[in-house]
Amino acid sequence: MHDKVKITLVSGKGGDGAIAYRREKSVEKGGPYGGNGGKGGSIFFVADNGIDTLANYRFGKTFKAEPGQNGKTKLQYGKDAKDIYLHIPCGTVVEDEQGRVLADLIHHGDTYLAVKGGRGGRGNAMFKSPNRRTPNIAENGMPGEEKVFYLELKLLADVGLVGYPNVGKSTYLSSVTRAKAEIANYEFTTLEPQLGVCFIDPDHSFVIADLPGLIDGASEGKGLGFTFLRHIERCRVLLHIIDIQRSEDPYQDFLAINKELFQYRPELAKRKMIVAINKSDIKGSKEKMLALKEKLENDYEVYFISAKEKKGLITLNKRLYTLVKKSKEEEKKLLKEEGGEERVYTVRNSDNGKTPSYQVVRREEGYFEIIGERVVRTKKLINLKTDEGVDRLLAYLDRIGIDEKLKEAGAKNGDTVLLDDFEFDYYE
Ligand SMILES: Nc1nc2c(ncn2[C@@H]2O[C@H](COP(=O)(O)OP(=O)(O)OP(=O)(O)O)[C@@H](O)[C@H]2O)c(=O)[nH]1
Ligand SMILES: [Mg+2]
Repeated sequence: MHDKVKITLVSGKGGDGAIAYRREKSVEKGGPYGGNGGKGGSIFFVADNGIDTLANYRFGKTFKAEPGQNGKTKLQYGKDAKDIYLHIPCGTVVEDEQGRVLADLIHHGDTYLAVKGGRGGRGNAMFKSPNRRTPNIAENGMPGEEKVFYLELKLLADVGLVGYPNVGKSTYLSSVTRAKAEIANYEFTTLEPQLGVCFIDPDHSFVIADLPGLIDGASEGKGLGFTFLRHIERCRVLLHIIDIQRSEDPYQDFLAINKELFQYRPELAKRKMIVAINKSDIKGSKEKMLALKEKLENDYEVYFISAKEKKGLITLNKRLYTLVKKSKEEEKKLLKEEGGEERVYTVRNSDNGKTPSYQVVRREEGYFEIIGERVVRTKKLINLKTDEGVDRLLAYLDRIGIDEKLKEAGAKNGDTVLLDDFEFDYYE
C-alpha cells in the first residue's frame, strides 16, 4: 500500500509583455502596440472519490505546467497556459517539505492551489500616458514556482476499531454494516483497513474503520499494525475490542494495546475511547467479564457484546453515534472560534498597495543589499533592458522610501546597492 508519496510541482512562468510600435506609411513612429503576456499554468490538487490510491504519483514524480505565451505586436495578448488538476483520493493530506500540513482534502471536489502560475507581463501599450506616448517599456512575466509536497492518504472514519488480532473486529464490522469483511479464526485475517457505514436509523449513520490487529511492538513496526496506526489518528472515537477468551489476563491485553497506541502518538491518549468486551456468548465467561469491567469502568465506558450473535450492539452503536456527533460539533465550534466556517485553502493574498516590508543589509564596506520578497518580485516584473524600465524601478524604490533606509543603514554617496541581480549606485 503506497499511501505516502513525494511529488515536485513546477508552475509555468508568465509570458513577457511585448514592446512594439505601430508602423504606418505616413507616420514615422506610431503608437505603442505591444500586447500583454499570458498567465503561466498553475497546478491544483483535487479530491476525487473515483480515485482510491496515490499510485499515479509514486517514484518522486515532477509535474510541470506550461509557461504563458509572450505578448505580441498588434496588441495581441499571449495565450494563458492551461492549469493542471491532479486528482487525488478523498482523505489525502497535503504537506510541505518540512511536514507542515497545508491542506486536508476530505470531500469530493475539495481543491488546493499548490503552485501558482506566474502573472503575464504587461506590454508597452499598457504604459501609454499623456506624457509618455511611445513608452519603451514592458514587463517580464513573473516566474513560476517550484515546490516539493508530500501527499499522504489517511482513512476517514468516525470510529476506529483497535485490538489484538482475532478478537472479532471484522465480525463486529460485518454485523453492524453492509461491509463484507473477511472473518476467520486465525490472526491477521484482515490485511488492509476496511470501511463500513453503520446506520442508527435511516437518517443517522457513522463510518467505522476495521483495522488490522495490533500486537506488542506495533509502534516499533512489528506485525502489520505500524502501517495502519496512522489511520487511527483521524478517527474521532476509538472502539477498543477485547476478546474475553484470548488470555488469562484480558486487562493486561487492554493495557498492552493502549501502550502501543500511545507510544506511537501520545495525543491518542486524549482521544475518546470506549471498550467492548466481545464473545460474551461463550459459556462460563460471565465472572471474568464482570471482573474485567470492574477494573476498567473507572476510566472507560464498558459494553458487553457478542459480535457474532449480534448481542448488545444496538446500545453500543447508539452510544458511538452520540460520541461521534459530539466530536463533530466540537470541531465545528473550534473552527468557528478560529474564524471561518469552513477550512478554505488558498495561497496568501499579497497586501496590494501597502508599502512592502523589506530590509537593507550591509554586506561589506560600501556594499548594501535590499532584501524582501515583494520588492524582489516587483523588480522581476520590470523589463530592465530598457532605460525606462530602470527609471521605473528607481521610481518605485523611491516611493517605498529606499533613500531613508539606506541612510539609516549607513550608506554613503557612491556606495553600491544590490537588489536581486540589479546593482545601482547610491547618491543622496
Ligand atoms: N463465540 C464468538 N466468536 C466470535 C465472536 N466474534 C468473533 N468471533 C470469532 O473470532 C474469530 C476472529 O474473528 P474476526 O472478526 O476475524 O477477528 P479480527 O479481530 O477481525 O481479527 P484480525 O483481522 O486477524 O485482526 C472468528 O472465528 C470469529 O467467528 C463472538 O462474539 N463470539
Ligand atoms: Mg479482521
